[in-house]
Amino acid sequence: MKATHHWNRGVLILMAIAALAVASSAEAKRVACVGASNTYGYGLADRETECYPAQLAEVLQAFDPTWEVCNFGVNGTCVLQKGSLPYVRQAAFSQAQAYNPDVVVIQLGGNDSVPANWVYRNDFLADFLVLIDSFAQLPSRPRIYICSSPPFYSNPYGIDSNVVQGQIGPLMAQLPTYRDVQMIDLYTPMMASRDLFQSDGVHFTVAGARLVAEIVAAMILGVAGTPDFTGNEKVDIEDLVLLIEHWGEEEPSLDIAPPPFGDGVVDANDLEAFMEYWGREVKDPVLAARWKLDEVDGLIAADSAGTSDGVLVGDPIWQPTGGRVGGALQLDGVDDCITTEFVRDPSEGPFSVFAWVKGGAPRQVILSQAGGANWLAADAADGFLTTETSGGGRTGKPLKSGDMVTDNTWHRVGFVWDGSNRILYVDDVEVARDAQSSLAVSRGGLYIGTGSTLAPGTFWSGLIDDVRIYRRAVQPISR
Ligand SMILES: [Ca+2]
Ligand SMILES: [Ca+2]
Ligand SMILES: [Ca+2]
Repeated sequence: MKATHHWNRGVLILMAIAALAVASSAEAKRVACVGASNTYGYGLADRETECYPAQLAEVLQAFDPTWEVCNFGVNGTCVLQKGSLPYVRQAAFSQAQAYNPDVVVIQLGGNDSVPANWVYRNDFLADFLVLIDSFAQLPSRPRIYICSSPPFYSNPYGIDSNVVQGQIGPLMAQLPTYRDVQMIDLYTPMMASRDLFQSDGVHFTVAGARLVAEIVAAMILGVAGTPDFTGNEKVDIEDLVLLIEHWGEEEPSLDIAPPPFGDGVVDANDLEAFMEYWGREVKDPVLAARWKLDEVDGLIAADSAGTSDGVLVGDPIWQPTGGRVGGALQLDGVDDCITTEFVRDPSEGPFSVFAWVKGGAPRQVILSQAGGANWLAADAADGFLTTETSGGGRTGKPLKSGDMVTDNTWHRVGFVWDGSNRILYVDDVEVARDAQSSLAVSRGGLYIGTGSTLAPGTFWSGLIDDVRIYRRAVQPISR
């Protein structure tokens, strides 16, 4: 498969260079989120951090820390100027204009479907164009995105989902023919996911807001995922080589365009989107924690992605030149380990953990959760890679691979739970999988290099490097 594409690599590299030459350097940096209660973050326990604009800021800032997002959502507002609560008459509207944004994301229309508002339906399109124009005329000349209404699963506020989907949706779909705006479809990605909405069936949960943030971010950034395929936080030649090696293939991690979800194939679209980020430093927004273990001394293992710095226990030895990626930590198999605060509750949803290891012996543990399970370990009998994360209780049993990882060579080991399956990886190749519909709740901190009860015999004797935890099922790129 790969070999058949050798002939056109030169062409691809030329295309890449051409794309590089036209890549824009000026970035838009200020995003105004205009909308109603789903923009405001109605009903969320910690609205300020959980609303979709806050989560959007998080994703954008992973790509570039200078992004700013401001929430101008007002509960109950509508587009219709004769409606009960027109957005253009709210203080937030003037504030959003004064913000002089580079990007405006508008998410309105649901409240217009309320019968008392929808009697003015003939004004809807014209009123929406007035709203758009009021932003388009700003000195910052913002890019404007219009979100389609998400599905509504009930109508406690008088929102009529038949009107939303049957009448308001088609009217909004006409907006790009009249003005320079881009539509963002929130309906299709959320239509089969009642669980992304609170009990009222209308407002996003934290996870719903996260999905919206990721979709909007992908549209703004022009990529469906990080263009740093190798995970070294730089977009460089190694990433380009991967892209070219998998040209024409399905490889999901490389299918970054068109946003928001890619199109199932690695082709010129992906190369063009990739080249926009050429030479840049980008972080992966779904990376929850990363311990590079590149320190040279001290008792702290810094978390470069999150805030969960680890503390060294025992007397492990920093090996600044002896790692797989930069330095690594050498543990003695007796009492050495790293402890961290809470990072991830396995029951919360899909997640992934990856680490490089060398050495070790059967029964020794690479990563575990205090009071929880051994996430990645060498099986007690033969040193095969194993995970003991499970649904818990009597039916919980380990997933074991047939791949020995304690043979004193470097291996990249990984465990992924995608929400329905447990999957183990050795050297980025899937080595075991089984169905697992849920994982047990556990909110303990993590141990790197020992088991969840610190039992003798579970301490790792060897090197550990570059431990990563992702808030999503990550599929490593096969090489
Ligand atoms: Ca890279
Ligand atoms: Ca693609
Ligand atoms: Ca390292």
